[in-house]
Amino acid sequence: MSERYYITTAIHYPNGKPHIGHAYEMIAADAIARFQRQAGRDVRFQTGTDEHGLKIAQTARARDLTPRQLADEMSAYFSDMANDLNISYDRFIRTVDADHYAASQAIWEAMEAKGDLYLDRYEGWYSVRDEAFYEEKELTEGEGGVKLSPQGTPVEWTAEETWFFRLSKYQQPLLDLYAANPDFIRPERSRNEVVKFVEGGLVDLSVSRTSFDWGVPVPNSPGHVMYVWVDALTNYLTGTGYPDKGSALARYWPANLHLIGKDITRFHAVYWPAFLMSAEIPLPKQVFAHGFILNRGEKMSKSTGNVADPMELTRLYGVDALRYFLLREVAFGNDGSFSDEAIVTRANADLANSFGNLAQRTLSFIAKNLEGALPETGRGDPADAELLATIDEAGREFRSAFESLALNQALEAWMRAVFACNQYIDVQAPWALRKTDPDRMHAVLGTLVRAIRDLAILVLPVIPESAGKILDQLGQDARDHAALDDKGWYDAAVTSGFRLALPTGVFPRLVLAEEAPA
Ligand code: ME8
Repeated sequence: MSERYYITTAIHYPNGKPHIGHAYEMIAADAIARFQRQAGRDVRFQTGTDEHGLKIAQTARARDLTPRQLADEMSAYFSDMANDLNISYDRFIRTVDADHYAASQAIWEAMEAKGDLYLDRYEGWYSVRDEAFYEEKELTEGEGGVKLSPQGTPVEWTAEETWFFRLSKYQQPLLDLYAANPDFIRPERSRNEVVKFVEGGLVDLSVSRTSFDWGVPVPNSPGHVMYVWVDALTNYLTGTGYPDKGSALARYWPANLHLIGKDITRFHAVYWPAFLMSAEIPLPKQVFAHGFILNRGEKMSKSTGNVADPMELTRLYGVDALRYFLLREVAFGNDGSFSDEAIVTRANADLANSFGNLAQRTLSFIAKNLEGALPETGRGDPADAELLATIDEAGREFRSAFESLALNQALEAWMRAVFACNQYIDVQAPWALRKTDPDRMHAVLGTLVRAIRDLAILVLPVIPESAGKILDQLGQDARDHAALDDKGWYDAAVTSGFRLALPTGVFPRLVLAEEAPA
């Protein structure tokens, strides 16, 4: 049985249309899931929408819809985007799904059985925008004396009877968890933030609401719905069949990776492990908090009107150009900025002009001059072995960087290998050898085909459609790491008599939208 790998994104609030930050998170998780599948792991990948809470209830009321009607309409934008971005999820979970109600109520009952839930009166500050409670000491004052959360959103004084979770009891167990598992929270910045927060002391958490009813009902407590984060976090367990231990999906728990944005680290690295400890459920192995995508260096917000629509960007530049740009340009874990110019420049430099050009000129030359037959081994030269060794080394670097989630570093290594191929072509000049030294030309072209195939397999998780097309052109169906490690494939392909058809370019040269003809 192969090793299991369960990866999740945050589930997104569908109270507006998806923005590029949501797209970024799905794309990063998708690349990791695809990479893990290539590595031979039994992968489960879940994404979805987080549909309860006061925010959705309020928006629905404003539009004269039921919360469920609004949730159905808005969630579809997110699942459509996931499909359009080529996100290879196994389940798109919606927190309105029936099995999710069952899972949320089951974890609630387990926490209650442990004695960790009690009824009391909550009085304190709540941010509807963040769906979060804050302590007085965390607040700042905004314009006109409005109190603001650490995320800069307005908070309101809330007072109601609610269930409390004994979070305070888990302060030491959480600190012990962080100490024993230095990689539980990554990157370092997020880890330090969380440790500092927990060291500062934890107060019990209000986990139910009575002022609205758009949520999962608290078992045996009429009038109470669960605080949206209790149900939201439980989505990860729902996806593994919880509480049914006999479920075929139960084997995926505990999750290997919860990929989230840095603003929700506290929920995933403090509340979630505390709930799980209370319910006596094993803890996920890692929470990784990625950075924020900024629009030309600016935070996106509805009020400034600079919220970028990822679907518009893919319509203009293509899905793979956007995927490549986001993963190559942003140091994974840090914030990163995008602009149309930056996407076009990066996609043209790396994909169209470097990798695309390498593949296109090599494969079309073979199609035209060798009737598509893969070149025979020919007369070798140390430069050939050197290039292939460079590709192998880049492959090792790529795989180890990807494994440790240094996605941009993996792509840097990949790009260095592409450059090495282009340098090799310039020096070996195979087109000139056609008349003078065909035997040597065969060796050069054969070396290039091997390199192109390996480079395409490596980059497949990042740009699945275009790298897949190159592998189709080469007649290569095996696309995992085992295929990469198989050095006999080329001779087998030559022997099989495979012939390349005249390839069409896979990476169009992009033109900036304003410059494009209407
Ligand atoms: O927080 N750049 O949902 P959400 C990068 N429902 N990532 C961004 C971003 C940006 N500009 N803006 C948001 C929620 N994100 C909860 C999660 S999980 C059990 C519940 C990320 O729609 C954000 O950090 O506000 C989060 O990981 C995800 O998008 C969904 O944010």
